[in-house]
Amino acid sequence: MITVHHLNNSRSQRVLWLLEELDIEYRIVRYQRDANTMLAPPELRAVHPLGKSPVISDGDTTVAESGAIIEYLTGRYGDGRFVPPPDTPQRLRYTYWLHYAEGSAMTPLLLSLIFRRMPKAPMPFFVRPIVRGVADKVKTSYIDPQLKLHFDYMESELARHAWFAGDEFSAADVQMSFPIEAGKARGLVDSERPRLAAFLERIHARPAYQRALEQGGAFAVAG
Ligand SMILES: N[C@@H](CCC(=O)N[C@@H](CS)C(=O)NCC(=O)O)C(=O)O
Repeated sequence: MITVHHLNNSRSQRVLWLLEELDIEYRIVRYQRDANTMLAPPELRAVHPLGKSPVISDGDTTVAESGAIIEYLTGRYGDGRFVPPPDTPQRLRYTYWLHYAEGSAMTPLLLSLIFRRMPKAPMPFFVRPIVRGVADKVKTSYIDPQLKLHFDYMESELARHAWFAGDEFSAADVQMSFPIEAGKARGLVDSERPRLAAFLERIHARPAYQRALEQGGAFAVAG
């Protein structure tokens, strides 16, 4: 039986969703983020040295990193479902988006989160205006233009096909859901980017997505 080590309100929601799409039995071991730091509790390091979520175990096998977990689950249990056939343009696009989500899209989103929180951290009062000034500068000169670049690109790609890998829903859409949810929380997915907004509506309407939400608990990516 597969065990999902599930951190509340995290990327691990994607894994629950894929398991529901694949209709595989699993059990959940739950972990709660620290309310102040938002970090995972130290118990998760007993499962994997980085102590990040998601991580799954399946018998003696432990797999961390969302993309690797998606490859493991589709490869071992998918029976061809949610992965385009090899040696097709769709398969190459699938591989690309599977990597792009964490390797490219999440970088400016994470930077944006860090630099928005930085001026709110405890610090001597006279330092705060300087920190705020530096954070604003990084945001306007680098982070915001990068976010625009990436979200315009994702929006334009959905003009070519209904789903990221092509005309069929695939596990790459599961992987891409997290940066797009995070973008929505930061106001980047709205009427200006209607295809990304419609993508979220379509995935939210999937029965497996809704079942995964019931299993995983409240899910709202940090804005
Ligand atoms: N690239 C990794 C990212 C893993 C990650 O950073 N997960 C976050 C949850 S969304 C986490 O565990 N945060 C808590 C912590 O860093 O302690 C993946 O996709 O699995």
